[in-house]
Amino acid sequence: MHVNFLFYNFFFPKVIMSGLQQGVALLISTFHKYSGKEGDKFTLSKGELKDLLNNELGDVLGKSNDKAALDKIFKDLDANADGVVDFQEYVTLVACITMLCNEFFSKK
Ligand SMILES: [Ca+2]
Repeated sequence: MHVNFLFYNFFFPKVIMSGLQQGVALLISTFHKYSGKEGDKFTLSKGELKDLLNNELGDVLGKSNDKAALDKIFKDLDANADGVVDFQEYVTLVACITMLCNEFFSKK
């Protein structure tokens, strides 16, 4: 919460954000909360991605220590195969999850 608070105040001083704007800010701050832990501050290593998936999406995807499953997710996300997941690759994951959730909740 502390990181999010700093982020909001740095980029959006004295601005009341809409729900969608808050969502976008959270997407960005959540990425940086994990990308800054080790190595390049602006990309996710496999360890950082594992922490992000377990801590932030564990309820949706299920928490896992399955190394083979993590390796597969990482390989699928690392579209340019440079060994790290950058912001664009992370946003692709979030967009896919958002689409799946929308399909799930839109089913009649
Ligand atoms: Ca990459």
